[in-house]
Amino acid sequence: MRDKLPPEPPGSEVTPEKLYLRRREFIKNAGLFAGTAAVVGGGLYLLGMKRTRPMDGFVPDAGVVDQPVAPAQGLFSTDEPRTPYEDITTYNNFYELGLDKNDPARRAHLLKTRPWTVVIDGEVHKPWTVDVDQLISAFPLEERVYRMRCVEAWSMVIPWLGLPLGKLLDRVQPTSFAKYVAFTTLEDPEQLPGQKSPVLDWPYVEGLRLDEARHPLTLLATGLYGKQLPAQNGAPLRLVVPWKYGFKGIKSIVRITLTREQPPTTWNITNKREYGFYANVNPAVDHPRWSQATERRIGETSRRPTLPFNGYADAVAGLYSGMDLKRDF
Ligand SMILES: Nc1nc2c(c(=O)[nH]1)N[C@H]1C(S)=C(S)[C@@H](COP(=O)(O)O)O[C@H]1N2
Ligand SMILES: [Mo]
Repeated sequence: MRDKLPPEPPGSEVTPEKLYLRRREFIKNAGLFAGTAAVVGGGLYLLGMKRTRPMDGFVPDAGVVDQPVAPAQGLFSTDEPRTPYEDITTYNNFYELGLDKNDPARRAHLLKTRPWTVVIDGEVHKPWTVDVDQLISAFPLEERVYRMRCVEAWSMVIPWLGLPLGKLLDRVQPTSFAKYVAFTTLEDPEQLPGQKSPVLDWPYVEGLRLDEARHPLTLLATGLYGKQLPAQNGAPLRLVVPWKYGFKGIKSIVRITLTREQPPTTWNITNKREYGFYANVNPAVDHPRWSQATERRIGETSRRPTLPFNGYADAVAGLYSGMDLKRDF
């Protein structure tokens, strides 16, 4: 995403060992699918949920996520093969922890994700300053298996754990003036040493229109694969908007502010010709420096077509009716 970063060569980071592990994962999935098909016809989706019961092997840390998890339904979980945990947690974009894909995992220990305070303020009737574990335990957590499509043209399938952002917004009661939601990442160069260099305008900020923020697909993630979110993936709280490019998914959030005006967003500030505010996944609008028509699913060698709104068009295209998505990209 930086100017010196070209889209990556396909498969550049895939070591033989990883390929071996992925093959094992694939075989495991295939076996499970066959088994279930015999038991519940058409129950692949349910099986997908079962395979990683969110609480399996999970040792609650700081007392969070220690509650039953409602299984996601229908469009809220894809049954595509999940990207292995190892890849999701070692191939990251988190520029505050370094620019290479494996930097965030190596430096994750620098970020202290507990205790952590989140401020929800702005155009709301009930502003709320809350400890993140209190926030998390105030809502039932759900597992959502979403595709994630990075603007760099790679993608993953990630089983998130989290709460719909809409539920949090209901609780703080937006005023009638609220039109957008602005998000801010922690600013602390000691914990996030990338903030010592001016690669981006710190702190990282993002934003959504209020109706996008309230859409039932929009999630505040607190975990993945049934475990607490690793720091490199944006612990303790990170945004997930599956029909938008990955950079909208701001990590390690300390503040959520309801606003009247469209808030500034980091990649748009950095290069507004290349990164729009909406950033809806759109194979018909190329990045000025590369095509967005196809993507490389991490763990696969050949490219696959990129779907409009990352495959969530039925659920979200209506949010943009009447808009010119080539102009408002
Ligand atoms: N604060 C912050 N949030 C961020 C980023 C970042 O550099 N800093 N990178 C974004 C980008 S470009 C992507 S693709 C996703 C990557 O999420 P993952 O590492 O959990 O896969 O995080 C997004 N959120
Ligand atoms: Mo990204």
